[in-house]
Amino acid sequence: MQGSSLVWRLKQNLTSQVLPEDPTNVSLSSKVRWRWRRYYRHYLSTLAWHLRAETNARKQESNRVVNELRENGIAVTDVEKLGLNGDLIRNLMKECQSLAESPHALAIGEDRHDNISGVKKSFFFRLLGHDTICVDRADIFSRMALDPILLSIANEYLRCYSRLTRYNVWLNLPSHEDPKSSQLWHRDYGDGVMLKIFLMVSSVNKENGAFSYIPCTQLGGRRRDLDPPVIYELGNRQRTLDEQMSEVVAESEWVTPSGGPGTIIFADTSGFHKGGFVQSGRRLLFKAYYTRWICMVGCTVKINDLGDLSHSRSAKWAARRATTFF
Ligand SMILES: O=C(O)CCC(=O)C(=O)O
Repeated sequence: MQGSSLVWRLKQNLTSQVLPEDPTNVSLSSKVRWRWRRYYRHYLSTLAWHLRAETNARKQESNRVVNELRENGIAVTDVEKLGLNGDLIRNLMKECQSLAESPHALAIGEDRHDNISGVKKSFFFRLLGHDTICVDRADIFSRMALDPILLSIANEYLRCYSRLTRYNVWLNLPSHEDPKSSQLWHRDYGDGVMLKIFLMVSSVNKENGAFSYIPCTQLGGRRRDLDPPVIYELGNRQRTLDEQMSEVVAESEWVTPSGGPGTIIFADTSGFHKGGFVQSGRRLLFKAYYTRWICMVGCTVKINDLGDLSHSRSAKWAARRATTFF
């Protein structure tokens, strides 16, 4: 590893950016406990990952994904190339489709008025709801997010046993407005490295809300310092319009993967990205978000019983309860 890269990584560890989610309305002792837990778990998960006894059984495609992520901040593959469990994928897709038809899921998934940004995304539904997802026994969605192949990629990329910070089923519909919020270019904050996966349940293309990314702008990437012009949305959130982005990176370099059901996009969303702007049709996908334990984004997943996944050290780490002291 080059010296400058090592210094950069240490700096990221020590100065991960403060987020709106940093709990400000709690007592000092809770804050201290929260911070201590983040640091303790981060260094323990990193040490345990490096000392792991498991043989490295990742397949060639997983290796390619991790290498591309490190280089570009984005990698595209599909469920077959990765060798994901076919039954799990079929059941997941069926469940996602039926959620997208369910009035209850649409009602709980409708975007709320966001106190921080003030921007309501009328085009966007989180079909598993907005609250912390509490699961008594690992179900189809948590099993997907804790899939050993996906977790091995997350762990390898984050270089630790990662935390499953969020997952959900996303439905995007046409909004008949100009792009706003996450439909405009932005970075995600909370740590210097993070990983989202978007597993397509519907086909995806430019018309129905494809995700776009500016390669190498992830915080470890060659273009990490890219600093395009911005506009300010409600809540002072910075976003970049397409015209502004094209002033600093030619449109021919933007990546907008399209593909059929089963396409998977892995992205380090500390890099510039946007998506979900549907002009016609709809986009349906399963999304999971993995972070290091030091990440400042709050975890909204609680899985009480991992069932047979409790044999997997990666799954146990990923689903550790955020509420326990250690
Ligand atoms: O909807 C999309 O494709 C964009 C998602 C996004 O901005 C995010 O997950 O941070």
